[in-house]
Amino acid sequence: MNYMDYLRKERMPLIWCTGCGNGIVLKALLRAVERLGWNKNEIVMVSGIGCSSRTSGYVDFNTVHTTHGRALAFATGIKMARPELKVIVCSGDGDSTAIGGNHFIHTARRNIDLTLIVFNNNIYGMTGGQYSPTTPLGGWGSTAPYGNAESAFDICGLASAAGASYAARGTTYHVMQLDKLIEGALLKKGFSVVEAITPCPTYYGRHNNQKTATAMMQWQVDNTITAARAAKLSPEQLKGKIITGVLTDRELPEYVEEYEKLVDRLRAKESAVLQTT
Ligand SMILES: Cc1ncc(C[n+]2csc(CCOP(=O)(O)OP(=O)(O)O)c2C)c(N)n1
Ligand code: SF4
Repeated sequence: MNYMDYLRKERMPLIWCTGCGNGIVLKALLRAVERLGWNKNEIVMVSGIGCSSRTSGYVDFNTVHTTHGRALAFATGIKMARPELKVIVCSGDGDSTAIGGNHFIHTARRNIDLTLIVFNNNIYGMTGGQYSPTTPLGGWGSTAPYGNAESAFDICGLASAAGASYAARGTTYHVMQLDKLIEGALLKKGFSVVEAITPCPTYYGRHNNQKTATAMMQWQVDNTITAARAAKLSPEQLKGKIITGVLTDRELPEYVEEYEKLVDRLRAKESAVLQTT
């Protein structure tokens, strides 16, 4: 299967602005799925609401375009009902860490076998550039016209601290790395999160000293460092740098399996009671 076979070509062209990184993330995902040779009918993509959440409309998997912030809750229900399906969630930084922040934390805590791709463009794109939980301190947003007074979430740190099996960060410039990180997440048992740093030239870049889509890509080159290189540097040398690569990869109990064990134990107990009565 060629990755193009996973696309709903009749939905082209994409609605995304020129220079938007969302298409790059989409293609990285498709390449990862193609490499794994997955059958599109075994895959469910769930998304919330936002520019990035439109991804579910373009892929020829089983798709559910849900409500803002609730994609992980829908995905959890789907995985519990049909554990054999491969469930992928596409979400924006606002969708997954603002309105959906509580779902994010508890999905990680349960460590349910889902893959979440967070399209982190540091802003609410679809609704006109309001600041999000990943807008940097001092950054511009339409609701922070004098500079954002809040510190940003570290999405991978949050996933890891809350209990996810896998957390990785990539960018739309380092695209070959990005599709490998997504492939690693898809293969991982448990909750796997890939934060994809992606440009929104329309609402973020041009107001935040990255005037063009090209300048936004250059910013990714200048401000990121791989985890392998970062390991050799001091905290002072790493100041202001965004670390990319696999940041957490560990074995932890997975929710669907734990739940099934519980059900089996209760069934065994119930049949033992029935046999003695
Ligand atoms: C319950 C609810 N609240 C608010 C909205 C309005 N809304 C739609 S998309 C969006 C923000 C999207 O930002 P993000 O999740 O970062 O995705 P992006 O558009 O940047 O990809 C908001 C606030 C909504 N649709 N539903
Ligand atoms: S508004 Fe931003 S995130 Fe939305 S499609 Fe345009 S560039 Fe992409």
